[in-house]
Amino acid sequence: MSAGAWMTAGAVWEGSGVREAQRLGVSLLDGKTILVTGVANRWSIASGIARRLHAHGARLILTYQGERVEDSVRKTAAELGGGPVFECDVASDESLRALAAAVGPIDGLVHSIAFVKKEDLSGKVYDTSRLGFAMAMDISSYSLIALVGHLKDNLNDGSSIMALTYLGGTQIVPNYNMAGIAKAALESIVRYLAFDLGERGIRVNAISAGPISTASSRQVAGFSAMPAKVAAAAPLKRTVSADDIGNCAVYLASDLSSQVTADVHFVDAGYHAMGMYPDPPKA
Ligand code: 0WD
Repeated sequence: MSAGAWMTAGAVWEGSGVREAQRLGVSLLDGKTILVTGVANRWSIASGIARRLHAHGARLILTYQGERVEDSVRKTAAELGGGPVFECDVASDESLRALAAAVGPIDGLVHSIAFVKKEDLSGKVYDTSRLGFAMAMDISSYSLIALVGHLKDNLNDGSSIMALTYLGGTQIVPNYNMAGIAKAALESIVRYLAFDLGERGIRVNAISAGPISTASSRQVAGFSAMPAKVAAAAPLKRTVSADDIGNCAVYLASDLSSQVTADVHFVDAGYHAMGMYPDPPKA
């Protein structure tokens, strides 16, 4: 298939809706209920994931953190099948307990949550405060343990859990700093939870996304230059969108990935595999 044809096929997948999946004769998530955290606005990676899951027939449950984003999340839910919406602050066990009591059985869980103090996303890692470290680890890493711990009885056997991570968890990405340290912990947590839950056929994986402009990513000093750097150096010569991440989430949530667990799957146009970057084109 030519690059042009590929782009055309990709364009068919833009937008959302069960009708679209039916038109294409592909509906990988019929009958599955999936809880998606981390929708803050329409640009959130979680929104791209929710759009693609919905297009494949999943019934969605969305959570939001705080009144600031409630309207936006309710609007997203209404556009994507009108599933229930619950408030959930992963820093609060009480909030997590209330969520578990409210949601009922689920077949999938998407962890798309991170928080790092802005001052810990630039400068020197050795200046990270004890409080900044603890907050970042609590919200960005421990939250996966907390969510799974509270929702383990809601998760049906054979469910799929996925968390969003970034290359900066294993490689040095200047200014990603404390976020990278938290992602390293998150990826380790993914593996240990995969072992805990494997006997129930529950898979736990991470999606390592290329840089996408969102409210969170723009807190990283120098972020605005990152997508272009990836597009220049990556094998596929492009950067990725939230809907690209969503397509990977469809695969991980579906039975197609039934034997895939404890993995970190890159959706970054291949950038992570580069050991040296090509020279920029001559002017
Ligand atoms: O380039 C990127 N954008 C990448 C993001 C590349 C690779 C990975 N990721 C990861 C992030 O680290 C995060 O884990 O993807 C995940 C989603 O991030 P995002 O979509 O880039 O950012 P955003 O739209 O800001 O969503 C993160 C959300 C929060 O958004 P706001 O903007 O309100 O801080 O995390 C949620 C919240 O919705 N969140 C919480 N949810 C529940 N309880 C909490 C909390 N205490 N704190 C933050």
